[in-house]
Amino acid sequence: MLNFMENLAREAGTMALEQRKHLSSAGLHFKNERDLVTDVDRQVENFIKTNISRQFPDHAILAEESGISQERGSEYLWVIDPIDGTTSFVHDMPFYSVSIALRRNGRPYAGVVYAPRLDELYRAELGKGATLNGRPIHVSARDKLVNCLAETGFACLRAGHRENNLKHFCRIAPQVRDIRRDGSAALDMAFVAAGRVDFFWEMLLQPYDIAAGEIIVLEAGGRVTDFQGGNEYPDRRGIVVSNGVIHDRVLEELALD
Ligand code: 2AM
Ligand code: CA
Repeated sequence: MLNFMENLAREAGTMALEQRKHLSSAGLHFKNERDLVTDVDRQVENFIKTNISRQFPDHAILAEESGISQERGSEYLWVIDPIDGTTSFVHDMPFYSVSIALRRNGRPYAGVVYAPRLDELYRAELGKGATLNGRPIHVSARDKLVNCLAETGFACLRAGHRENNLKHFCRIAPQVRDIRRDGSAALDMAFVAAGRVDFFWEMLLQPYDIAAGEIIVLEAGGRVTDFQGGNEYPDRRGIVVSNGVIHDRVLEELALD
């Protein structure tokens, strides 16, 4: 199963990279003023869905650009983001990824995140640990904010929501070593899993942004909650992803007004 997922993500990523060369303004569309989608997103999504349906015809699929298909009470649900970080993709910044997750009976089961410009393939399966390009990865052990590198994002601004992340950003930025904003939630989570980044938080993401990252972080020894420490993530109460040891400290900061 994991090999099937890895091959699919690699092929999809290579396809995105190849198609990027031919991307013209005619291939750019807007979900709203800031929220871009390209013909490549749709093409890659169709490629992934077709391959999954061929291999597993009775599994359900949830994908960013086309929504849910064939629910039918299947035990398995695939959750796909063909290009997570579409803005980076359009601007030819390297931080975008193909994200493919498999959930079983409503719980995370397996996931792969592939960043074609970085040629980094993150993968994990329940109970079997997480790897980056075949090598085991683990979250960091940093336990003080002042030593932490954090990731965040502003999907809420793009989606035009009133509630934004700037308040949290202003509170946390002066307390940590630094903050990165790389633009792909799936990769941000993979970076936590690899111990490069110590925590990540964001508001108003969707399940397809985080499904593969979730199992990869959990299998790398990390923790995933909403802003209140519960499990109503990622859309209702935000998402916090960390190495575990810094988690409660981050929740404290996010709880303050
Ligand atoms: P995308 O590139 O696939 O849209 C960046 O802050 C992160 O937020 C990315 O993972 C991005 O995914 C996601 N994102 C941006 N706008 C979003 C929206 N309107 N709904 C959900 N996720 C969004
Ligand atoms: Ca996404």
